[in-house]
Amino acid sequence: APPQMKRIPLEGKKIQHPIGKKLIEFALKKKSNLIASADVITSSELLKLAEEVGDHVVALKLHTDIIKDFSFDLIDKLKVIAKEKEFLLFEDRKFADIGNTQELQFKEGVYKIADWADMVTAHPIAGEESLQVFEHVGVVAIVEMSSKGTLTDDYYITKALNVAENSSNVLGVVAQRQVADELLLFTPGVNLSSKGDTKGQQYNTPERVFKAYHTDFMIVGRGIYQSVNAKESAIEYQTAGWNAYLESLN
Ligand code: 5IU
Repeated sequence: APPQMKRIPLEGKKIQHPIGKKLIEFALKKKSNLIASADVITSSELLKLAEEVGDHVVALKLHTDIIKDFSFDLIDKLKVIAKEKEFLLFEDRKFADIGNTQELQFKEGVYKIADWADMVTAHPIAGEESLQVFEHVGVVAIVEMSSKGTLTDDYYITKALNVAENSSNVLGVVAQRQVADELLLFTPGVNLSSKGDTKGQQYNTPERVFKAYHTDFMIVGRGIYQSVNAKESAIEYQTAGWNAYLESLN
């Protein structure tokens, strides 16, 4: 493989989006490029996890539609913890429809994501204009997935990156490869002790995603929330991620 260009440190990234700037500010202050994915199904588990990992993450990634007892009381409590511990609320909704429909999914329904989320994920599959509906949040566009057999091939990725780069409310992308420096790169599928699951997930180590992909933020789910001590695991991933990031600067 050709030698990788030297990566740009977080403080050198030319990110225009205010939410992107906030993420970088938190990362440098907390020495963390960790996002915890809180794929738990009750409010009490979610609040407990937020308290335990909050000091060690820059964002908490949520799937609010898997929470059995979802309420805005949960959101209010999460917002208090997020403010105190300095992390963002990242709804992994993976919007993938025409602009009009995703606008309704974003603003209306049970979850009213637009009222509280700092960031959301969206597929750029419906084209640039479909992403314009996500106002006042940072959009993370999914250009490549981590799972075995994903349909996000090189041709799709090139086109998806093009949409992402041309959309002013997109602050970054999800991918399993290095992307242009103008975008923040988010990489899920990270685990220190597992290679994958039985449902197609494929894992890399923090070392690999920071050094080979030059990712900016790694996303860790089961590696943290399924561990015996979520706080200790968060610290372990935070340290492994930050050290790999620092080493990747050289
Ligand atoms: N996620 C992926 N891969 C992807 C995308 C999202 O794993 O390509 I896009 C989500 C799914 C889950 C989290 O919420 O990231 C990873 O969780 P685990 O670390 O438990 O596998």
